[in-house]
Amino acid sequence: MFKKLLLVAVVLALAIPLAVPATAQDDKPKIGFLPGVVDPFYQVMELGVNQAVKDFGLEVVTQFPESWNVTVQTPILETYIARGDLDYIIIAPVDKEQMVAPLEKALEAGIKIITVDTFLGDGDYENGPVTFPISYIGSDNVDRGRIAARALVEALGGKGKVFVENTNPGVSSVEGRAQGFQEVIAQYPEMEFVGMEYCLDDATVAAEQVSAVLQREPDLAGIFGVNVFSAQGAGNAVKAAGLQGAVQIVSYDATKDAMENLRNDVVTMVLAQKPYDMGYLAVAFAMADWRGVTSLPKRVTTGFAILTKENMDDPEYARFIYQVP
Ligand code: T6T
Repeated sequence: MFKKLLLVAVVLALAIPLAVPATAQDDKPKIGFLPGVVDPFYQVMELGVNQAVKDFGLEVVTQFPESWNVTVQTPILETYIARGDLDYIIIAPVDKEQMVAPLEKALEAGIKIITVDTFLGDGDYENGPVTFPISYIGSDNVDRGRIAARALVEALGGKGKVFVENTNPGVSSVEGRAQGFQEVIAQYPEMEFVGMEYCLDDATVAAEQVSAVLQREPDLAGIFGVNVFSAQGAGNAVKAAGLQGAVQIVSYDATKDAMENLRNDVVTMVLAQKPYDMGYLAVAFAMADWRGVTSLPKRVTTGFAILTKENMDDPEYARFIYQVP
């Protein structure tokens, strides 16, 4: 009898350590992270994703598209689906309409979706045309476009011609920024919006387009660069024309290049997003959903910081500069 009890105890003692890790592992979701493109904004977002993955003891698969394009992002998404081991995909869809069908395929394969930075449909996952993602976590881009416009209006004393350098049509984030910007400019009778061009997220193209506008509009007073590469191209064109200070630039995204331009008076104001927060929260949402939380908000608006030459060295502000290892 005693021997029998001892045997049961030994078997149990052996079984428990073996069973615990297996159960714990099976009980955690595996995440796929699919950014929009390789750039410092998404690289910082990846830091947030990786930190949360570490904190929750999860696994993540990440691949950065080389360029901003549906034809580049879709095949990566397809490889994520084909793996068969992912439970959640955290994605910045590069087009609000064209990425819907490829993501529906992920959903059919049993993978849940969270969108970060950019949205699908109209971004209203409660009542809009697209409701399948768990949540949309990202900046309020229309509002931030308004802030950029007000900064430019102030820098120009309420008077002058302004131009918008944009990336691609059909991208919710930059579309929102341009919309908010134009709304505010239209409220000032002495401000004139002279147009917008799309560089397809290529800084060289952006510089060429802005150089052409500087020729066409010799009295251009201000430019809004809506993201990393459009602002970078705008800065390069203004510097090449020797117009720094004469043409004011407001830049979206706090890259090292943007900060250098801010320090050297090429740029008036830089709007920093919080990509780290987007990445961290998206993983936390996946984990919460996996654990059965059913009250996750369908929309989370992440914060921002306004960086100026005066505050850029203050650690309270400098912490929002995109620091990529
Ligand atoms: O501005 C970010 C992002 O918010 C946007 O959707 C695309 O461009 C960036 O990644 C910067 O390059």
